[in-house]
Amino acid sequence: METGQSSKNRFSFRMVLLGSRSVGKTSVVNTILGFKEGEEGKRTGHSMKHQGVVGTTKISVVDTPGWWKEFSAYDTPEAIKDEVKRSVFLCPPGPHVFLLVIDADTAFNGRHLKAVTTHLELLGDAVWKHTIVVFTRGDWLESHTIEQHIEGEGEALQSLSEHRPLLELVEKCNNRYHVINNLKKHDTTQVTELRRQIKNQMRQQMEQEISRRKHEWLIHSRDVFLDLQADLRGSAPRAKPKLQSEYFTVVYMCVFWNCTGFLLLFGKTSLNEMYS
Ligand SMILES: Nc1nc2c(ncn2[C@@H]2O[C@H](COP(=O)(O)OP(=O)(O)OP(=O)(O)O)[C@@H](O)[C@H]2O)c(=O)[nH]1
Ligand SMILES: [Mg+2]
Repeated sequence: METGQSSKNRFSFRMVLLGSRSVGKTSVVNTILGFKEGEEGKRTGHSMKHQGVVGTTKISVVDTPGWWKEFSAYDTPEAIKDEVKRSVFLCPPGPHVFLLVIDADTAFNGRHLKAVTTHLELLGDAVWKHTIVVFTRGDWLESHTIEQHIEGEGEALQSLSEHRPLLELVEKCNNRYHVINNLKKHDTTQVTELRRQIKNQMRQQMEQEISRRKHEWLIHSRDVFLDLQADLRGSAPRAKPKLQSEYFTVVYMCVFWNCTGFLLLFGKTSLNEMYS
């Protein structure tokens, strides 16, 4: 239930959970949203959006049906693939992050990697930039760290090969991963830590986007400047009047730097507000 605080929730924070069958996706929904009772343990047949308010942030989580762990997307029924693709439309204008759920209590081999890769790529090649691996069954790790599990998994299975499927998967997600123990739903620190990671990822992406746009503008501005130089040298017969060209270049550069500053300021303020 949303309270009077809901009017302050200017942001809806959106995520989609993906993964093979029975890895704990529905349990993660319940852990993130703080739901005690849920559909965990029952097969999820359709993609479904769940919503809740955590702190002052409205969170939407889309749960999806799992694929068979050993099967690549080519062997998955069309109905399941359609549900996976439909998930992104359930949280318009699209998710901020995909959480790829992997169970930490079982071996992860090359076939599992292929299954994950082909299913995620149903959502496009760019999906990896927005994905965080969430390891469930953190309780099974016992005295091992998750890093030992990631590093050791491929070695244990394929001792003669350098191939480490789990490490490869984590690297595809730019080393973004998080461990959850769904048996400890009361331990809110695990969700706080996940939200912190998501926030960092979003900030990184925003900064990359700003620097990409800055770069494009710089190249564009440089072209304008070179054109202007050529005009002033009189190399082009239809040279623009000197003063007018110079004036436009100065205005152009001012607008560019102001826009960049505004975007940076707006982006950082928005993120800070979202997670305050
Ligand atoms: N020990 C332990 N069990 C877990 C954990 N997370 C989930 N489970 C159990 O794993 C089983 C499957 O969990 P679900 O959340 O239904 O898995 P799912 O991925 O949604 O399954 P499908 O919808 O069928 O794809 C349930 O019995 C959960 O209680 C965990 O962190 N630790
Ligand atoms: Mg489920």
